[in-house]
Amino acid sequence: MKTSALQVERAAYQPKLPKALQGAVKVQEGAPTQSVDDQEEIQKLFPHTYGMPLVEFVPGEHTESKRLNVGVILSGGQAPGGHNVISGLFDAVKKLNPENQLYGFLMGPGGLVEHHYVEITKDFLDPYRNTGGFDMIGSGRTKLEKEEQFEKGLEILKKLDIKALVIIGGDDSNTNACVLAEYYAAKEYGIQVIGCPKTIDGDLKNEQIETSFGFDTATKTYAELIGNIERDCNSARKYWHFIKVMGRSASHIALECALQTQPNICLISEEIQEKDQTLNEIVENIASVVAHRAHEGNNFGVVVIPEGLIEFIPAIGRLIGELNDLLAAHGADYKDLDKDAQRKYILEHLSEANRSTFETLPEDVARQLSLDRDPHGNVQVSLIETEKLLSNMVAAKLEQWKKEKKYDGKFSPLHHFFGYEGRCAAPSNFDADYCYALGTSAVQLIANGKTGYMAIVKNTTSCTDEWKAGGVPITMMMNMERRNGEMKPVIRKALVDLNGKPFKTLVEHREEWAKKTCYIYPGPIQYWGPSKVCDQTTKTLSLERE
Ligand code: FBP
Repeated sequence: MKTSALQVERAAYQPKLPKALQGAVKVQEGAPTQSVDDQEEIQKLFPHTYGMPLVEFVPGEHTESKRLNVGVILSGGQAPGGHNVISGLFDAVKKLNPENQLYGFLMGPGGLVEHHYVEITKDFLDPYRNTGGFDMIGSGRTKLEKEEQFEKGLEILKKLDIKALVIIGGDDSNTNACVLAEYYAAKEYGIQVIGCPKTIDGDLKNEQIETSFGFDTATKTYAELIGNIERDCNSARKYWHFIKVMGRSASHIALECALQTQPNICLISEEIQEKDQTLNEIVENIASVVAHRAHEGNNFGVVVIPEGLIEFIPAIGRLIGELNDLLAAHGADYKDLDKDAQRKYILEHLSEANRSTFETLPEDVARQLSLDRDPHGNVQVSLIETEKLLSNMVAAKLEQWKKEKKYDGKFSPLHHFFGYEGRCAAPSNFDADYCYALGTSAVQLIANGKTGYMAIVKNTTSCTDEWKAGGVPITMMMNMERRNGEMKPVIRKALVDLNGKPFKTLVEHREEWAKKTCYIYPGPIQYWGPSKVCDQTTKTLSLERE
């Protein structure tokens, strides 16, 4: 593999571990736990993995460890730091017993079912230490949910004498990890399943999980790019930049980028939903800022738009809900029809209110909403050009205001989507350390006989020595939600808290940012240099933990 100069230097970085994981470890158990909601249903569905205690690792005495092989799967979208979780797993597994083996299943959960795997050895792993991407073993979105998949997986686990499986994924993948843990526990197959909280979206967090890995690096990458655009924008003073940033549902990425770069406008989907705003109201708000700035002679600006916006506009959200049910019940009837016939079929089957929303949307957006779903049933919002939809509507509104003599400016929009470019960036020091600690923690959970747990590392705004590592039962994070037309147990997604400090900080400043030009240029991620620059966490995390 050819490597860049940065990669060569970065390979030598030794991630820092919390004190409690640096030597021999002992487990401290807390009180039994409950799911966040729907306790009765969740308990019924997970009788073997429900109610287990929280776990914290503290320094302990060295004990002999049985030989054990471990399997690992990278699941879902890439997030910087995945390779370091695997490095943490590898080093910890070998530390327990050099004879232990680590196997990587290839291209996501599908690799387990199809028996595609590789043994992760030191020579294989070393070039990937502290690098971004998931290319070491690949990732995929195959949903592990059927018994025959679990049984197929068991065959290869038995063949390789694997006693524990680590699934590195987001909320959907960890939900599946929990279902698998429950299944293997119920069947007494002797296979433990442990999850690790990954996703750049930052929406897999709660009282126990302070942040999902990858959020730190991805937002720093986007913030660098947004800052660069802001500087260009403030230099030329002739464009309005509409920047969509990733984050399928929650607006954590948009919010964090706004806190780092202070754009003129940042939409927050959760607020739009709460205020029951229509698409037209959102457009009017943006157009008003454009008109105000034009009046001051500033025909330029930057708008940050969360990728998941469309689903949070209440009327569109209701439409998607009905389309999901229609797709689940009758998808087969119209999936293979031509475009016009599909549209006709859908229009005929929608309720009146949702039909009129469907009709007002541009055809390509309506089609995205009505058909394409990922294997977990999610709308593929990263493929919807919300930034263009909004800027076209803003342009139309400004034209109208021009005719009414309410606006007299120039509006030249440019569009950007920052998503994939942040998912495989070289992990920041925070993500490099955090992920390595998560991998190490996962092995300690395994060594201590746990299953149905997610590895956690807390107290992450303190220095790494002070971080606290342990595990949280996955059932503790679950509730029942409607998916594909059915109620299912799932990990509750963390949306932006409108009463939380990060959002309140945006609200406090956004009027000033809209009217004046208050851009901040964060610059690229730094791996060496003053700790204030290299080791700072996200604004979100530090405000949440203030
Ligand atoms: P995960 O939840 O699996 O981490 O993926 C998040 C994400 O990056 C979203 O932000 C984005 O909408 C989606 O993946 C894109 O998916 P794909 O890689 O399949 O295009």
